[in-house]
Amino acid sequence: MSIIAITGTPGVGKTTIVKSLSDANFTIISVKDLAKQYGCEGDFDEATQSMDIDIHRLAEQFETDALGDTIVDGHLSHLLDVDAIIILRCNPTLLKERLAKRGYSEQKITANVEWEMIAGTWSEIIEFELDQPILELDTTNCEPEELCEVITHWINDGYSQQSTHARIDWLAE
Ligand code: DAT
Repeated sequence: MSIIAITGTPGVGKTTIVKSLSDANFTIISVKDLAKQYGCEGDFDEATQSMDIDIHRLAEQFETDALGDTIVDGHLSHLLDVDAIIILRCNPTLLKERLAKRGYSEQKITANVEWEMIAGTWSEIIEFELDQPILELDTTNCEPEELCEVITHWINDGYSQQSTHARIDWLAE
């Protein structure tokens, strides 16, 4: 039984990819649904137009014993007690287009694009000294099916190839 987080800035393609992974016999849950289930939702945040989630309380309460192979989808999922972490990355220019299509405010687009530029998810992984196996994937020019194949191979192969720091550096491009 493995619990795997799929994380990364909003818009990088997490939900698109987990849809295909559900065909590969993983149960898919989102951090949002877990927060609802465990009563770890906070107030509605007008600035981000989304519900706040008390991720640290959720991490304390999240019961994984009864779960089978599970993928947890969400940009905070790496902060839960998971066995492995997949970080999706996306070129900030494309990410900006995707978030604009979602109808996000300028402020929310900028905040997310900057988070991606500085590899914010990686900063949190380093800050919290997370030591699970990590796979970092660039989704920019990759079909979801291709990414799924890489992911299932990585999992079935016992997470053999691992990253300890951001290999993708948008600031260097
Ligand atoms: P996330 O769940 O990370 O917020 P998403 O899965 O909702 O992101 O994807 C955001 C948008 O990008 C959505 O319109 C689908 C598109 N997209 C995602 N992954 C893609 C990929 N690998 N190739 C092309 N388009 C993709």
